[in-house]
Amino acid sequence: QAIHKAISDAALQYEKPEGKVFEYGTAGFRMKADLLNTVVFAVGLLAGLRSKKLSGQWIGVMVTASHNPAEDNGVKLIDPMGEMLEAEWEQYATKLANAPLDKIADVYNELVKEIDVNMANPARVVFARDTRASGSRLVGVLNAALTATEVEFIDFKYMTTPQLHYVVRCKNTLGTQYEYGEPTEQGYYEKLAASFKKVMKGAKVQGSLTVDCANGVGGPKLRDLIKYLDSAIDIKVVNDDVINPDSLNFDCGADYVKTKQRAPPSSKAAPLDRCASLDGDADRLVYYFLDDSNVFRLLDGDRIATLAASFIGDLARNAGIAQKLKIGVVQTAYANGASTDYIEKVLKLPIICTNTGVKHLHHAALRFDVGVYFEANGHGTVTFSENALKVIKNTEPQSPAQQHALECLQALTDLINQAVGDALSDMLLVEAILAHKGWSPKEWLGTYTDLPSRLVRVEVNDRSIFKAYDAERKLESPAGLQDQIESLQSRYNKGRSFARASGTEDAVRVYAEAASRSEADDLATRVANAVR
Ligand code: 16G
Ligand code: ZN
Repeated sequence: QAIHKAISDAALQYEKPEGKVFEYGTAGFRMKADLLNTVVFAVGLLAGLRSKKLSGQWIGVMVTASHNPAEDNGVKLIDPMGEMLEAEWEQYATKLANAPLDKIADVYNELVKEIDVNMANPARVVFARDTRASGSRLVGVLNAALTATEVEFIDFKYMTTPQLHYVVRCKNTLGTQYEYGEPTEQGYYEKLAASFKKVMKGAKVQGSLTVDCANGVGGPKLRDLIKYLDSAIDIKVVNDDVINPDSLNFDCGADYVKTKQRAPPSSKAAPLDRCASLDGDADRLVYYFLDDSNVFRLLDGDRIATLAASFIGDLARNAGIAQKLKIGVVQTAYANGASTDYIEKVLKLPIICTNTGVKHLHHAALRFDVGVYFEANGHGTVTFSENALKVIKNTEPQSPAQQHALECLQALTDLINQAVGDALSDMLLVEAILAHKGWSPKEWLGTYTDLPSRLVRVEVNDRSIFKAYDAERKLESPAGLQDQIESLQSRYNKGRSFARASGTEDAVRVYAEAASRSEADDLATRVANAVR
């Protein structure tokens, strides 16, 4: 039929990299940007099918490689509620991406049958990209695939990843009782700014916040957001060079700060100055500061989770609705043991531990009325169930204090991007909480003491033999390795260690923590040796 020919014709423009096998992984497809043309073409085809399958709901396509180096790029699909692509569909993406170009139209037709797509349905797609130089070429490819398959689409140009997730959710809830906001960038800023001002009622941000934008798309977008905040907060934007393409994620950004455990070398922060870093597509956030002795102190995703959970817990109590809301926290094996302890013993909240990867955490968070989830690397958000939204909205306050707490909670449900972890939204959340508590980063850090930890990357011949279970905290294969790890960790005070195959790199990652720096290092080294 006509579409079959249009796909074949359009595909002819591209060349498939030889001998490369593509896989839709934890964060979609991601690799060197010059290998991506045919992959993006395939994703464009699938986005149209996904939309048709869902009766014409809007599907998002984001072109980004997040915190990866500037020469990389990537592409991922966003489902109607702004969530990650349904896991079942990842295999279809993989199948299309690996189809030889002269067969891709056939594979497309096979998929239509296999997935049972009604081709008479409309198809609608929105897309955007980060600031990488390769983005415009890849968006051109996407355009070709959507045009060939007669998909209606809107190009949102440059956006942060969470902004596009927001737009997708808005588009699909427009005119329903779940309306999420205006499906525009301006709508996004207005929603964040308005809710931030509401949350800030009765509080004032102390001092300024310096935000390192990884020289990525978060820089210009944060500058835009600031215009809507009417100086409710003093933000200094640094590392916002999106002109020099090589500067992206280079010696700056959330991933740099988290993995190197140090501030960007360009930082001019004085002791006790509040600093934050975004990653290249602004879906990760970490805080840090230099203490009185000039020592670097990191406040990572675990810290944001504990801060948010404690604040929301207090608000729920003050609002008199604590009994009606099941508040919980979702972490991964990488969460520092001290944070887990603090959540269980001090905050007295339930915890779910899941596999690494946002989709797993997000899914688990939905099991609570208020689900606080963060990966240690700074990706996370808070989800509110329908019941939570109802209770917050419909509770009649019995006192001014109760009313204040309810209003604050209500505003939080708007401030927090519930589709996905959003560094800009999370940043305003943290600022608001610190302001309410009257805390500097020092008090925040003082809530508990992190156990020293070490992360080691181990190159192995075949990482696929490393099979994990129990939320990746244990290994079932290779045989005997788990026993070895357990016997090693038992020798250290508060020792805990695990090894898991990376989902994004050809390596095994080893994590270890213990009561002292030297013990954590030692444990990590020994487990890494056992893995090799
Ligand atoms: C991906 C995940 C991130 C996870 C990381 C782990 C998303 C959007 N991103 O970047 O959440 O922390 O993979 O990488 O899910 P690893 O498997 O190489 O350790
Ligand atoms: Zn990212």
